[in-house]
Amino acid sequence: MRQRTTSEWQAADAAHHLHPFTDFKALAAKGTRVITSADNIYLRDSEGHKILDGMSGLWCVNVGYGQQALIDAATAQLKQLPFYNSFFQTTTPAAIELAELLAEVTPPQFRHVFFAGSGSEGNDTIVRMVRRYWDVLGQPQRKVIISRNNAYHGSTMAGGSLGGMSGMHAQGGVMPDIVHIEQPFWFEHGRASASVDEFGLKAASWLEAKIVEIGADKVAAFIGEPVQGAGGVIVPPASYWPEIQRICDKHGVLVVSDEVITGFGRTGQWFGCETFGFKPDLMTFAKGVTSGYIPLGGVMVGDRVANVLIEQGGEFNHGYTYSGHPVACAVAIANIRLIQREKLVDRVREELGPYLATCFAELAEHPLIGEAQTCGMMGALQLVKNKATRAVFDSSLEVGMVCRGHCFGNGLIMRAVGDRMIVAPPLVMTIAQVDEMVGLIRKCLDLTLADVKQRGWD
Ligand code: PXG
Repeated sequence: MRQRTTSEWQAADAAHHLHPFTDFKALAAKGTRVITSADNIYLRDSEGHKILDGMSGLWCVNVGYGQQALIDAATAQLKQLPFYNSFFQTTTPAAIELAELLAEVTPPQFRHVFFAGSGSEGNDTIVRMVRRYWDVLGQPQRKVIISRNNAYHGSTMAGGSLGGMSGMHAQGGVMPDIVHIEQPFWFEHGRASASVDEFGLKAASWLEAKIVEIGADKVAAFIGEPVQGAGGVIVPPASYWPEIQRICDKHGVLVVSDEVITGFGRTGQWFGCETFGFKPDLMTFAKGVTSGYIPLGGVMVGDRVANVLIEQGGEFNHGYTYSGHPVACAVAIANIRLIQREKLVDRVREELGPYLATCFAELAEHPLIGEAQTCGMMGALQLVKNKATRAVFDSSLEVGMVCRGHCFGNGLIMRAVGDRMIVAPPLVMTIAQVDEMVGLIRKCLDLTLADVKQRGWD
């Protein structure tokens, strides 16, 4: 069969396909980019361009593309048993083995898992599970879940409500009993503080103020991403999470760590809560559990919650057709075994993460950069108009999008969140590949600076 040309793909896409988080009309006029294949950390598009994938697909292809062990696991499971459910007192060996393996790689309080199909579904499960927990304990009034502005927890009604994205709240509303506090974003909210750690304590105190305002007897849980991903790779001060833990413990509030991006090695530990020193009661995961090769998500349920639901809860009226899908579970097992075999978590912590941090510290010298942050294999560069004063650009200029355009044009996928440029590349990179990525970033910053000067935006 003849391969379609790019414009033929684009016309068919425009005619029939509505993309997520997209202005449909604008994209149809412009034409989508068609990705046709990938290997290791490089994508190919329908024009034959080779592109370094600095975002691991969508924060998920942690082991890189083309891993034969994952392909073989999926193929074998598809042949043996492509589907069976875990609803009516049945299960499959793949689901059992993955549950066992997750208990092994997650922190010790986690011995049980509830499977879902994605991160959003996992967070729906969180809402139902924490409310059920308090019901069973005879405290049904404990319903409120506290989250943060500019958090991302998915796009279902519960995920979008937990998230703190105002554009999403404006389209569809927010579910009752979900409230938001300000995020621990030093560059935006903390520059007047004496120190970053002092700001971390202040940002955590906003949680205590909110709990007191609502009444602790009405607060079910606090949810947060250890490092905000979609919000712009916002790495909180080291003082933040331990203080959040102390406040939640004091008021009996459950702690939920949304590890959809930070799980499975991204921060240099298996899970972000280990990097930031806190002990969640529940953990959402997705993405890196299968390195994105196939959809899978879920919730790790800590002993505090599991013991109550198991011993006293009776039937939990919740689940998805694809909870524990055997093919997804088989791929997850192969993926986790690969991470273990290749010691990827240790590599991120000891070699790749520190190297990326050094490279980003050098990029921070660039005249356009007001702040550089990394955590393991995720990094952010804040573009500013004035390096000395850290004054930002007028957001309507969309300087981040100008920079992103240069990245695309020069064979690098790097995301812009406003004027914050972010990367989260695969964990299998070599040092030479990190150099290649950083070289491309520097080139694109130079091109963006030239544009800024030429257009008189500086
Ligand atoms: N929690 C977190 C922390 C996430 O980052 C979800 C939940 C939802 O997962 P699903 O599998 O339902 O998408 C996510 C997803 C972006 C971007 O633009 C980030 C995500 C998804 C799509 C785009 O950075 N994160």
